[in-house]
Amino acid sequence: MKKLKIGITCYPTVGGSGVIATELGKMLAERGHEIHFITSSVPFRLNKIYPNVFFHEVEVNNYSVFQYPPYDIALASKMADVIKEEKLDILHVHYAIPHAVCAVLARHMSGENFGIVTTLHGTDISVLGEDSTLAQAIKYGIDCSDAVTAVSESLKQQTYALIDTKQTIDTIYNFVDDNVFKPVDPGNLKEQFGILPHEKVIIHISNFRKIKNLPDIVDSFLKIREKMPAKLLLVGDGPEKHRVTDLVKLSPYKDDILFLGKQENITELFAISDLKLLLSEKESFGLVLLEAMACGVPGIGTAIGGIPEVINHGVNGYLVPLGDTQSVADYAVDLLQDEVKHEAFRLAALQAVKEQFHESKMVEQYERIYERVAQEK
Ligand code: GMT
Repeated sequence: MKKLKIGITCYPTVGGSGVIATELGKMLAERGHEIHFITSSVPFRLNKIYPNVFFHEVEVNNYSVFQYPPYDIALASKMADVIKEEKLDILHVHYAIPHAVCAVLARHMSGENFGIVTTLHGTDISVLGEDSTLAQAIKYGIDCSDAVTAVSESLKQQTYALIDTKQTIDTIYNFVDDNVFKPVDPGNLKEQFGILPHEKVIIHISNFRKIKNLPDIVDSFLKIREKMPAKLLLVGDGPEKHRVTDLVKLSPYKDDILFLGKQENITELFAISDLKLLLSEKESFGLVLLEAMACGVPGIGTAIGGIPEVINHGVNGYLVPLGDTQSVADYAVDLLQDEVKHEAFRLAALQAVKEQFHESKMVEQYERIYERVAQEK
C-alpha cells in the first residue's frame, strides 16, 4: 500500500488508549509510514528511536486570566500547524472528546484536506451514560470523522444506543506486542517478594479508578485465601488506593496482599502470576487481560462491556456477574488447584492472543481504513 503521513493524538500517559495509540504508531512506522505524534508529552511506550517517528509537543500554558488551561484549543492549534507543515494524509485521534473535536477544528483552521480517523476506547462513551452534557460534542466528533472505530463490538453497540449517528463504526480489537508480552523467566522474583513456592499468585493491575471495583478484588481474594495458600498482587495507583488500603488493613489476611504501586516491567509480574482478576463495573475491552493472556496468565473477569469478547468462558478464563465474588472464588480455587486444567487454560490464552488478537491483524485493519479515507480525500 502507499506509504502515508499519519498524525496520532492520544492521552500519552493514560492507560490502554495511550498504549494502543503508541503501539499502533510504532507498528505503522515499522511498515514504512511516517508517524507524527501530536501529544502533550512523549507517549510512555515510545521507548525506541525510529527515524520516521516524530513528536510534536502540545504546550498548554496556564495564564492567570484563564480559569482553566486551554488544552483543547492548544491541541487544535498544534494539529493545524503540523498538518500544514507536514501535509498529513490522516489524523488518527483516540477519544471522540476532546480529540476528534480538536481534529475537526484543526481542519477548519488549516484549510487542508486530510482524513480524520477516530477510535473510541470507551471512556468518553461510558461517561455519557451518566452525564449527557457532552452528548452533542461526542456526536459532532463522531459525525465529522471520516472513519470511526471502536475497540469492541460491545462499545460499538453502546455508542449506537447512546448517540444518534449514521456514522459507520468498525470494530477493531485491541492487541498486544507479542515480542514484549510473552512468557518470560522471572528468575527468583517470587522469592524476592517473600512468596513461598506452593503459594498461588493472583494479580490485579489497574489505575485504581472506582469503576475498577477494587473492593470486589479484595473480597474475592479473601474468599480464595480461606480455601488455599495464595498472595494477591495489587499493581497500580489511583483515586481508590486509600480506600483499598483501609479495607486491607482490616483483613485477617492483610500480609498476603501486596501493594506494588505503578510498575513498568509487568511481564515479569505476570511470569510469577497464576491468575488475573478484572472485576470492573465498566470496561470497553480490558487490555490488561489480553496482556496477561499473552504472558500465559488466564483471567477471571466480569461479564461486562467488552470483557466477554476477550475471555472465552471455560476455555481461557471465566466470566462472572458483576458483584458475584463467591463465583470468582469458586472458579479461582477450582482452576488453581487443578494443574492440568490450569495448563490447558494457559495454552488456550496464548493461542487466543495469537489467533484473535494478533497485532499484525489489527494494524492491517487500520491500514485498510486509512487507505480508504485517503483515497476519498
Ligand atoms: O480503563 C481506563 O481507566 C483507561 C481507559 C483509557 O482510556 O485508556 O481504558 C479504555 O481503553 C482501553 C484501550 O482501548 C480499554 O482496554 C479499556 O477497557 C477502556 N476502559 C474503559 O472502558 C473503562
